[in-house]
Amino acid sequence: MIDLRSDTVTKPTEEMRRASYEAEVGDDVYGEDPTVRKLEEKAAEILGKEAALFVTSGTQGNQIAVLTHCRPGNEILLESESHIFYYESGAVAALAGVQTRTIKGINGRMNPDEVLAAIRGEDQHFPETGLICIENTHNRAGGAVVPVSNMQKIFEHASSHSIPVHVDGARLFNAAVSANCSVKDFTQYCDTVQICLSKGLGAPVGSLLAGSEDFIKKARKWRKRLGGGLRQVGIIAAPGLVSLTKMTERLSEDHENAAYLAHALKDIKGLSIVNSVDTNIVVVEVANFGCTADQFVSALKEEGVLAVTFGPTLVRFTTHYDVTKENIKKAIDSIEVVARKLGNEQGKENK
Ligand code: TLP
Repeated sequence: MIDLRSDTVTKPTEEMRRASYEAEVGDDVYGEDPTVRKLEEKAAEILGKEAALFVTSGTQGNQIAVLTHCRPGNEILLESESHIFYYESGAVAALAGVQTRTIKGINGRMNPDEVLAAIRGEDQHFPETGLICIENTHNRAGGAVVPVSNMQKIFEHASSHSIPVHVDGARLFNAAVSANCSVKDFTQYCDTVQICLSKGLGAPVGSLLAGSEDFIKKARKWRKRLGGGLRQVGIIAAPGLVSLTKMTERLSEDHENAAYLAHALKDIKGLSIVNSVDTNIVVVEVANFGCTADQFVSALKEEGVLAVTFGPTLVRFTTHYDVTKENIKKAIDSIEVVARKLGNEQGKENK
């Protein structure tokens, strides 16, 4: 099977497994795990923030950010297909008690003027705007990079109203590699950021939430409340150090593989690519075959390729560390076979 469902499916490398085995550990709730401390310090340094907190998942990192920044009854502004809004099981409502106000973006980027216009004024009828969230890269926009200039404008508007900005940077390193800049170029324009170690960076588990010392102190308490205070956590933090120090630059290979895949899929009759393929995600429209995304994904599985549905007739392919260029070539052959079969079936029906 060639697994292109997500960059979350990678298995830890030999070096990560060794790092886990050899990790120096202690009880992190007592602040005594040297490995997780090292990881948090490294992450804070790379992200240009005062401090960072190791959390179990991207979802947990985002939720702790919302919980720490906001109070119940606040309103948060975020892109209409952002992960926090679309894929986190309504957690911001269930846990933080905030309401969401979504802004439709283009390629994942919200228009800064629309963000500004959505910030609530002083009025007893209105909720207070508690937080603005930006996602970079933007998953449902097909891994699109939100430019530094866009983040800067939103941050300036937010700051002028004393509203914090949080970045869901599950794939922020993909954005930096694609834009040929440093992650700090992006994170200078936010108060807090969440990055995932277990997406393109290949770690088996974990994310980091970074921000000011004061913010992270409060976030640590929220993590504890949510049952996320872990003990000999160095075992899982050690692979994360490998991710942060050795796995970021190689993301360009994943991007090249995605570009190669997209280039080949363009020539397959009936398929069209709907995203700009800035990074490691390719999204295709399959409606021309008269089938659903589910049917397309099932047919692909029969041919040895795994992908995910991304809408009623949209299918997402994601490249990652565990797929080679050779795998991508094979996947293209399989996709061609499926497209031909479905195309023929539709041809028969139309006769
Ligand atoms: N995304 C997953 C699924 O949840 C959709 C994927 O396969 O792409 N922010 C962004 C932008 C994400 O893409 C994800 C995961 C998360 C947050 C959540 O991370 P985890 O899965 O660690 O909670």
